Amino acid sequence: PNLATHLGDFQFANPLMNASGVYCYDQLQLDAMAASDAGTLTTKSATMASRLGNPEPRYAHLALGSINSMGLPNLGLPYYLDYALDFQNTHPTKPIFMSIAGLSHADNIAMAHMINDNEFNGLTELNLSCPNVPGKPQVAYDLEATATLLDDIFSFFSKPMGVKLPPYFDLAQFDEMAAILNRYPLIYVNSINSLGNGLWVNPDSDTVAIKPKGGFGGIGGDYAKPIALANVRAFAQRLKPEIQIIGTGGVKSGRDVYDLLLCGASLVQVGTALYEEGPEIFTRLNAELDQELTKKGLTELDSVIGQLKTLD
Ligand code: RRO
Repeated sequence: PNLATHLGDFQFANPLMNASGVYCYDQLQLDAMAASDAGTLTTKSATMASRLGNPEPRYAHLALGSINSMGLPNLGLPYYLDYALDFQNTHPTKPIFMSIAGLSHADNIAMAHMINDNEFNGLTELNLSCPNVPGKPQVAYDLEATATLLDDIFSFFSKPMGVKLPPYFDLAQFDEMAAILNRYPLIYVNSINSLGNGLWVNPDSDTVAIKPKGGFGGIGGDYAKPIALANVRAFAQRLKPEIQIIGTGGVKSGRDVYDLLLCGASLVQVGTALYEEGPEIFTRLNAELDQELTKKGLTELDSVIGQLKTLD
């Protein structure tokens, strides 16, 4: 089967990539992603200035996934922009994603200007869903703040952009958020970020698993998969056709990739399982996805994307 896919005019050899935050902090990790069998890669969510993030331990492996409260450690937008500009010259057929997560409205606007006024020709992902910076609520749980930010960004921003969303749990929330997103020239929506502010108890020590925020952190892995499937499906049913979907959450096998494609994703990102297995995971996931299509007698991803069946 042919595993090629696209987002707007951007073409990818296969639908797999890292979820922002995993294997993308610095040049060493980004180069390892670039050398892997993933279709492309994204940089770590950036702020304008570099940040150390929250105190350690800030990531823990759980029975069925992970908990993290990294707190947006990153090397600053200029670092990732430099990397992306170099990357687009050396890899002209592999469009790269650059993620930004401003600590304020003004920070997001300043970063969008910097990207817009640059030779960068990849995709920009506006992360509206970081759950882990103390005192900074997830933007996309505030509909008014989301609309105001997108109004201000699209008053000048002229490059391809998508948004990274947190999980929603009520159909009315999907209706409301999709109605807002449909007002803008977004090229994709990425669902979902980690399940914000979960908690884990270590039974040996009777303690929480991570240090920041008294133990609260974003949950990923198997815990996230059904929520991710629902969010991808719900947005696929509500967004205008020009807005495609990246599916993220609970992917550790080719069948998991296939399931997100069925729900409507055009690309699929890997977070927790990439953290645990490293970039070699993309060789296995591509092979397993290939087998899933072969089993079904399908020759291309377009025969899978959005083709989920219901029981009525
Ligand atoms: O850095 C983080 O703590 C982090 C971010 Br920005 C995010 O968007 N999602 C997440 O699980 N962790």
